[in-house]
Amino acid sequence: MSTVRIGVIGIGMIGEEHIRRCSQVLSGAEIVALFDLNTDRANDVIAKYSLDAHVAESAESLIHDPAVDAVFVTSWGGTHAAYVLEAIAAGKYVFCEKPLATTVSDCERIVAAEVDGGRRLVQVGFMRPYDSGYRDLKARIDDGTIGEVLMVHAAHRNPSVGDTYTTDMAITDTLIHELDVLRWLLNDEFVSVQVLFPRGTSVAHAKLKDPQLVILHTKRGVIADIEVFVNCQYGYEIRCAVVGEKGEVALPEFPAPVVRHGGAISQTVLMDWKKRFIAAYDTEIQDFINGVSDGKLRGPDAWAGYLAAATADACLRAQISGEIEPVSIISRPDFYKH
Ligand code: NAD
Ligand code: ISE
Repeated sequence: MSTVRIGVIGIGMIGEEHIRRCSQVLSGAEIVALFDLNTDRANDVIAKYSLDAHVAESAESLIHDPAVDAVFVTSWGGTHAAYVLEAIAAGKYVFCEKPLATTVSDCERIVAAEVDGGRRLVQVGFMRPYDSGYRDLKARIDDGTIGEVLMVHAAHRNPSVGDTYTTDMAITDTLIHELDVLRWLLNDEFVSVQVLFPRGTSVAHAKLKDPQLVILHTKRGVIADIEVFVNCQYGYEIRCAVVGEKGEVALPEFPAPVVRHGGAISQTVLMDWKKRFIAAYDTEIQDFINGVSDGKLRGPDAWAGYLAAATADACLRAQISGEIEPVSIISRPDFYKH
């Protein structure tokens, strides 16, 4: 395939970002169709990036448009499953932002549809495995530098969230990245989880318990503690330290100049998620474009989306029960054993 013609459903923050990178940064793709519930928003983005594209009448017409080779699903999480299933039915490649679906049963439906179709068509927007920091960590784990892995200490902090963000979203919207990347990093599976609620911050609204501490146990006995703190106020920060028998590897700080001024040494912290993984998003989307072009997707698959959702589901049960909850996983279809 020469140029991959892409249709985008959901032109919000990340939808626009992926359109910008396809039209201004990456190669081999063009944006040809857009759909958003808010038509003005789609038209504004066409004008802003001078796209040679049209606004589709519906998401379904965009998916079935013969002039669209591949679909980006970047709408709200609850809408993903229906569009991914429609794309699979149409035989179209689909890049779906996280989460693949908001329920485990919808993820199972997507997995079953892809297996039935007999062709890999789905890539999930888990971009952290494309991040150079995480890739360096994985190399040090895989080459034995730190010996057998014993523990992981991680944190996912946002300065603030809106008042529609609830306690469960700390798992399904935020922690979901760690659920995917740690499994990939450790090459291990999660078997059980516990969620603890420390003293809550006074700035979270009444429907949100914040922060939360998630304890994950893996098949090989590794324990990972992950802090999710979405009203930390001071900035956006992702931490990950992997402790082994012989040493530790940790994510580097996001690069920022060290300023000496007025009797102090200081370093700026990012205030939101957009720049933290900007290079990883570029690599992720270029990999999708290349995969569509040569007929072989390589990025996180629907099975990875399912595993993250099934682990998130156990976390949600643990939030309510306060107990250690098992992670139950269906048996992996041979289709995903690659
Ligand atoms: P957003 O609210 O900024 O944008 C969502 C857009 O989708 C809005 O313009 C809305 O009108 C549109 N939309 C909603 N339902 C629709 C439907 N049924 N059909 C067409 N358009 C619809 O949200 P966002 O921050 O861009 O997040 C979108 C998705 O991307 C979410 O699933 C989110 O979890 C994910 N996301 C991923 C990352 C990442 O780091 N990978 C970062 C941010 C967001
Ligand atoms: C957002 O939805 C994302 O997916 C970002 O990557 C994440 O780090 C942020 O916390 C979420 O709000």
